[in-house]
Amino acid sequence: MTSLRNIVVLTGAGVSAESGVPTFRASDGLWEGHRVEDVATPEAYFRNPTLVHEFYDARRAKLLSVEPNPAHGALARLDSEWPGDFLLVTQNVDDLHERAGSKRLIHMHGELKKGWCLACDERFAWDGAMGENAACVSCGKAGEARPDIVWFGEMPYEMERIDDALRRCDLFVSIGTSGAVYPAAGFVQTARYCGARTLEINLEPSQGSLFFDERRYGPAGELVPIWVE
Ligand code: BJW
Repeated sequence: MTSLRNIVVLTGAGVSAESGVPTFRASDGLWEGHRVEDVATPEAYFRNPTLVHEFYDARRAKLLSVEPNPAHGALARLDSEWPGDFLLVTQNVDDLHERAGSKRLIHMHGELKKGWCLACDERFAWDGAMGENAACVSCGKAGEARPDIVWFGEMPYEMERIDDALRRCDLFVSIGTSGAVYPAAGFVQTARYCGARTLEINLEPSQGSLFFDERRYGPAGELVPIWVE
């Protein structure tokens, strides 16, 4: 990797699978019989906020029993040791990358451990169960806080910064994502169009696998440390 300067890494649910966090599109990706599309939309939230809060409260509680795996550790090491620009863009809403030590990190789909008050537009740390009637820390209003998660139809976070990094990177690496959800699924094409080499690391070929110059298939917990070394 000596001729490379700028790296962008995109991660998805597959990077946390070996930590015990279920992926979305595997057969175990259902939550109590609900498809993610039925609980991860603004419409679902306004139709049935109790159900959506229960979904996110259960996933937030689950974070307490999972730990970063060797893939998270290797990416954190790369971040701390890489002298050029490095950006880790994760679609995951868990906190395993930061717990492993990653610093140059964007959570493009939000974070389980943050809430968003619709009354005062404040984002805030949220550790426990959110519940439908929880009061917002900043303005004190009850029942106005939603999970700070990017749902279908909403604009992912920090798109300008991500787009800029994709256009300037020499290497784009996609790890543990099915390539089924846009705009993340299109990042490989932007990076490639702008001249970057592209590498996919996944359990199986993703929907965009043909856009990658190089593909490595197997568990992220094994392949990512090998790639980083
Ligand atoms: C392993 C492994 C191991 C397992 N090791 N690998 C173009 C065409 C059609 C539709 C659209 C389009 N553009 C936009 C849309 C609409 C929509 C969309 O993409 N729909 C698709 C379903 C078609 N996109 C949106 O609405 C987005 N917003 C948007 O586009 O705004 C407008 C805009 C316009 C222009 C520019 C920018 C924006 C918002 C998307 C929000 C996604 N939200 C979710 C849920 C919320 C978060 C949460 O609750 O957790 O985010 S959906 C869900 O999917 C979650 C994930 O982050 C996301 C991606 O899933 P991921 O990570 O890829 O997981 P899986 O399960 O799909 O795949 C896991 C992979 O890992 C598999 O391949 C396994 O093989 C592998 N794996 N074990 C290595 N051990």
